[in-house]
Amino acid sequence: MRISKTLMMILALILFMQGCTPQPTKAPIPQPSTTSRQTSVTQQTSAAQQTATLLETVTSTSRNKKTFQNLVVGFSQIGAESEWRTADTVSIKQAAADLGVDLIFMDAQQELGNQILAIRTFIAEKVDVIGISAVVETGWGDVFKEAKAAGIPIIFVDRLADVAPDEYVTYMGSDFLEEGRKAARVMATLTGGTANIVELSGTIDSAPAVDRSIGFRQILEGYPKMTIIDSESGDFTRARGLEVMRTILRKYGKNITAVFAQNDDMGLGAIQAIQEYGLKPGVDIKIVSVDAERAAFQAMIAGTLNATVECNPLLGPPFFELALKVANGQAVPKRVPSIEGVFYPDNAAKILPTRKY
Ligand code: GYE
Repeated sequence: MRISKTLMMILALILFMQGCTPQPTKAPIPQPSTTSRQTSVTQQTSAAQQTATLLETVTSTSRNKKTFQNLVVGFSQIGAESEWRTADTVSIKQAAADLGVDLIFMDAQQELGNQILAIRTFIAEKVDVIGISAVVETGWGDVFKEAKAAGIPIIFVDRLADVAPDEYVTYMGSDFLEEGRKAARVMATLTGGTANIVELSGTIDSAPAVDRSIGFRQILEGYPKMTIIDSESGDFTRARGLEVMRTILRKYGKNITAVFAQNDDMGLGAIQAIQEYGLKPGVDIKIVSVDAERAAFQAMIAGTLNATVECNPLLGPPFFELALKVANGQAVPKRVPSIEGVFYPDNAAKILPTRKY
């Protein structure tokens, strides 16, 4: 495990200041290659001199070219709020280990402040590339500008922050607006276009919560008898989904005919709350969620969940591919979208064994 003195000092300082700090973990580190170049400069003929110069240029160019084995990447992860996030973390760490990338991974425990500290740590460490999934869209101050000034490219993975386009190189991940639209279309079919909907939204001010809400409402505009009677944040966790749904059920009871849970974990919490209340989830109350985790497939098989919109967390391999290109100054698209579908109970049992998260 390679933790430099600078990093140790910064972490010690953070520990001292906060009393508690995210721990960086690292993938196994390959040793940077120490190819020494041949610089014999005693040739006499000009032809020999030219050859030597050419050789020198070629050698030094290939020496500067990054490979996975000498790439140093800092990744600031949001936390472990959902099964989705856990699968995303595993994918990133596993890909780094498989490729031999030197990864400095920091878990922000869902705190914006921890993510800002992580980026500053990566800048001090002079990593080649910074990857970040932004817990919320706003409140970042100048930290991305600081990375840019230090010449370190930023790649947003999964969640984008509300920053100027020139402050990051590329953004890869899902189309959250489209996920919201898909959920609404499915809900319209399930309810025949008439529904009293409860929306369990994700972390306030996070890109997926903002965009899934907008996309969902865009489709609902075409369905005047589909009404959102309440919308509360369950912070993308099962525990909050359960708690919030219990409260909403006490308020609206049987008037609720549908739930749009912005992730599976909150949907699973809602299923439990509906069962406790004495109603049948999936039957009395139609439920559509997002992510397509294994647990959602199990719920569909049990008949308690009506559909799940796919959101792919397996972003490790494509992230490092992009990171290597970016580190070598290659052009990459500004937006790299994930390709995703929707899953229903009728083939859930068949698909479940193929699911990787
Ligand atoms: O849907 C949710 C997670 O940003 C797409 O965050 C991600 C979302 C995902 O906590 O389960």
